[in-house]
Amino acid sequence: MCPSRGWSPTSRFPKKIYPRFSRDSMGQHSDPRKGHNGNQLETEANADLSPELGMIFNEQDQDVRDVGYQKHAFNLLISNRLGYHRDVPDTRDSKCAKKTYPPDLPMASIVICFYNEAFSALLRTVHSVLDRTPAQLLHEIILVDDNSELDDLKKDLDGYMQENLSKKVKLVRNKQREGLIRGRMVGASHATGDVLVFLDSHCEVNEMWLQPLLAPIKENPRTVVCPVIDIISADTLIYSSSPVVRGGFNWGLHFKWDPVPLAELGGPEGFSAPFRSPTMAGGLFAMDREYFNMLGQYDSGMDIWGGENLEISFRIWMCGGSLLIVPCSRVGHIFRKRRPYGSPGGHDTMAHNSLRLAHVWMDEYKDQYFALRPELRNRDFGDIRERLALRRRLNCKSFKWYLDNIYPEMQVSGPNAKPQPPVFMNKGQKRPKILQRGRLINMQTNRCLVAQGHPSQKGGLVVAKECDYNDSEQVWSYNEEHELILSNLLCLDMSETRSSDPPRLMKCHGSGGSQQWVFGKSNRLYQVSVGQCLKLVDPMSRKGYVSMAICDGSPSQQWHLEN
Ligand code: UD2
Ligand code: MN
Repeated sequence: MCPSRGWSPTSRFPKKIYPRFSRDSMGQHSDPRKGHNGNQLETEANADLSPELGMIFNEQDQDVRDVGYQKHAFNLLISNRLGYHRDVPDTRDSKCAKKTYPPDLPMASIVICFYNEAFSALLRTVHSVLDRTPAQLLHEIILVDDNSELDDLKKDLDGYMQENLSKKVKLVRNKQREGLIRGRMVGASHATGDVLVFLDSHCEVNEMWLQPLLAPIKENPRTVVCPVIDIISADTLIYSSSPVVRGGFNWGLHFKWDPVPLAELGGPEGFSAPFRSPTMAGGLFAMDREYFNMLGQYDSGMDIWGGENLEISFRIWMCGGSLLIVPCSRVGHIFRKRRPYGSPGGHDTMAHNSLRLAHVWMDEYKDQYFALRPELRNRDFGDIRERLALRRRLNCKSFKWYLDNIYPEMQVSGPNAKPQPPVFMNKGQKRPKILQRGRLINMQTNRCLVAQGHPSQKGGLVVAKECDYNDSEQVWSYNEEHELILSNLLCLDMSETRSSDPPRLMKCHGSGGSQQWVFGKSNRLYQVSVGQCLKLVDPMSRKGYVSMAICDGSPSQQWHLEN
């Protein structure tokens, strides 16, 4: 569950769909409180250029973007400009659209707990549910404000709800910060629908997302289901499809994604049928409300963030339920590279929560965790008697049973450990196609952009120097992923958060954002995650330093890739 790059189920080159952005949708739906003082994006017909949704026009934009990254760890400028409604690509398998569902499905209470969420991301979550859920299946949406500190989540949110949202949307406010685990329990305690559906506060649900989740629960209320979590890029807000994978974990008790064993996908419906998953990612799932209560909700001794997803997964399987992923239900989630909030007192709540779940559910296998985290062996984890009593009362099976039957792929270290063949997940994916190769020339000075040192040096700067047409190390390739690669080695990269830094040469990561560059109008070279253009700092200086600046079309910002 570590919020690092590796966490997102992204394939290296997911299908990209750029958000639509028209003046129309801006006027109608953008944040009515802040307004965007008529910023006009230069409308360029080419859909590939819509990464320019993040373009910075003035200091106010710069501020929204930079403060947004600090507070939310995603691009707030783009989020605000998108407004509260947008189309997302239908990422389902083609078989899904043909499926039919019983008319009398149970009704859903959607629970969304949030702490310091960006107003526009929260409202897009809520509206996507209202826009894409049949009214007869939507019992209510319950928002739980986990004692947020941001002003706009108080009066402005009350006002917006009163003016724009149906009475089905309710808001509960925690008097103190509880964390997402007790926060969801608060939400669930207010719910009166048949089924609880939990969502993070920065999601967008896709076409026909709810019916495929409700159907298996109607069939068997002890079935807990998760949608496939599609990826909304933190830098571009582009919605892209996730590969179909299932949940696992490692002995550090971090959640991870695993390939789905072929045996699980054996039925006639192939990739569109629900399949069993040893664990859930945590944020997005649906569960019969009575079953949630019967199964012991969550461990209320867990704080803020982390571990509850493995705890509830183990509990579901060990105590007679089952956990499925439903490929025909798709929900997008903004995957961030870091968590933008801490916990009160700066405690490592992931460790605290993991200790509790290890001591309650993992029997002798908790030693696998302590072997990796010896410092936690004697750490206090509070009172777990109630949870142990729950385990006895529900007559739950052993952790060994869970490993043997539900997650046999899990390796146990020690003398008897069986080696397993490695599994390659994203096999068969191609390298991105090169669109153009040549020298990158600053048109004001006719100089070439080259490595300041050697082009293989990671973190090295680039500068504009006299072109040397015999030097192959001055050749850039530009590919369909919008990466600029110097001398086939490293990618031109901007750190995600500081636009004041000059670009550097870094290992190509293939996930867009800080390494995406777009050649736009007036020969500008636009950086997608920074929202600015590449500029030669001083045309008179021999040093040839470059930097990022607000795009103004001036000669020092004109570049061209010459074959
Ligand atoms: C993932 C899960 C998340 C949760 C977490 C482990 C997905 C997509 N997300 O991390 O739901 O299971 O792993 O605990 O599977 N929040 C509060 N109060 C807090 C902290 C967070 O209400 O004190 C809210 C937050 O605003 C968000 C939700 O809880 O809506 C999840 O937090 P996150 O988005 O930071 O977690 P994420 O996606 O990194
Ligand atoms: Mn999240």
